[in-house]
Amino acid sequence: MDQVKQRLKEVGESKSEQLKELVREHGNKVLQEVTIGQVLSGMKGVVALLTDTSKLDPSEGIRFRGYSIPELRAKLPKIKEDGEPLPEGLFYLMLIGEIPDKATVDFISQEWARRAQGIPDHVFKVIDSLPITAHPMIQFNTAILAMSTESHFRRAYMAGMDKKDYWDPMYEGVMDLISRLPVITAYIYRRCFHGQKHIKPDPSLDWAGNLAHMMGHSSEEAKRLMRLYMVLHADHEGGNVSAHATHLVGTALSNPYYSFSAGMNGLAGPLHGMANQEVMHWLEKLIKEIGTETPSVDQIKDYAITTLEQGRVIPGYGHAVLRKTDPRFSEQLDFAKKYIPDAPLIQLVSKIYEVVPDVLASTGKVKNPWPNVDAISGSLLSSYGIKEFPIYTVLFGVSRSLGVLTSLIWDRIYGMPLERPSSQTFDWFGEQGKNK
Ligand code: FAM
Repeated sequence: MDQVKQRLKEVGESKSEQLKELVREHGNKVLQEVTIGQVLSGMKGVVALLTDTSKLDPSEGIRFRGYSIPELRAKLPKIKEDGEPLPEGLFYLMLIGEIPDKATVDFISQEWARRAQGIPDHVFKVIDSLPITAHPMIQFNTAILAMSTESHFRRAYMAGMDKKDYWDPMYEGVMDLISRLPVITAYIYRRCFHGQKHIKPDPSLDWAGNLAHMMGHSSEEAKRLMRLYMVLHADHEGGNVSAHATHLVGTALSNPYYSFSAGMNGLAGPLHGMANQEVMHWLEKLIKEIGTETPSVDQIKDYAITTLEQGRVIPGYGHAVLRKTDPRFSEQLDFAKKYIPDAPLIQLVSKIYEVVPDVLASTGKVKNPWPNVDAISGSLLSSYGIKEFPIYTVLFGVSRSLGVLTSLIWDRIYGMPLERPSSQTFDWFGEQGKNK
């Protein structure tokens, strides 16, 4: 058993016992009152999930196992002191609940590089059978499903595995799946945008650095950006669409490939992960319609108001939980101001940040007028030469695997049962309205 799995076994055994005891002792305690309005507007604020990997505070933003993003950037192991933390370290933190040392992070890098070599040939054939014009998220998700032929979990289940062992093949499958996503992503990217000229992985590189390398963006600067990107998008507690969908499908004991694929189908929606691509289209149209890369504050305001008048959303702004500027936006802006302060797209993003919150607030209905992670991520990638917008949501998905798949392992450690909430009819809700 590898060292990460061994540590997981130790912490997992004790936590799963604690959970059983909690339910035994306090299972009947009432948690909260739920209103008709909450249920009928996306269940916002309804506590319905157990997720240990991260927690989102409406004002402060995300904390991973209690650590804020600035804390992570200071504490997680890096390749160089002035570099960005390695996502491998965040994976370990989310999985085990402890900040790893550099040797452990190096072990995970090597383990993932080794496992990445095991992608079966048919996966690339399946991708190649799709039209080159198919959106990269279609190709990505198809590849994820095609990889499920290798599922340890399915094999072990068919062989009659004991319930208490579910977490073990789940861990193996998750490690395989995470290790392989950069290879799949770079394959799709090079296939769609660089004339099929594929680049072999460099097993000496870390997981995110290798992704940048295989995409053909192998400068140290691009690798540093990729590490930051992979850390920032990794998790956002359990209720967001990609995390919730992965978890839900996993409760049917679907293997990690099926479960993650469900999450990625959700990420592909324009109100979730595809917002990063939508932002770039919105910016492109703004530049085209106004006729300059340096529009005035008033021109941006008019453009934003027109978007709202057309009954559309301003992508990259708003959030279901956050009520302040997303720290994932601020961290990227700080990074950009440090390394590429003169990049025109970054200057445009900064100017939009001065204007759009007021425009959204003036509608009187938008609960959070502030930018989210997607308001800047595409502009940053583009400024570093990764200019092909359709790959942005795939990159989001590669990062998101770290959090949602870690939670999937924990779901099996905790022995989470099938999720099956009740639904009611319109008439039933109407009756409740009259009664209360
Ligand atoms: N532009 C225009 N209208 C917006 C808006 C925006 N950016 N954000 C919210 N609204 C509207 C929303 O459509 C709703 O209108 P109706 O009452 O007419 O239906 C109203 O304001 C109240 O919505 P809310 O309660 O403030 O937001 P929700 O919790 O329902 O939705 C978001 C949250 C993220 C879906 C929403 O803010 C949005 O559509 N934003 C733009 C898309 C986006 O950037 N998504 C990415 C979110 C990101 F963090 C991620 O998942 N990657």
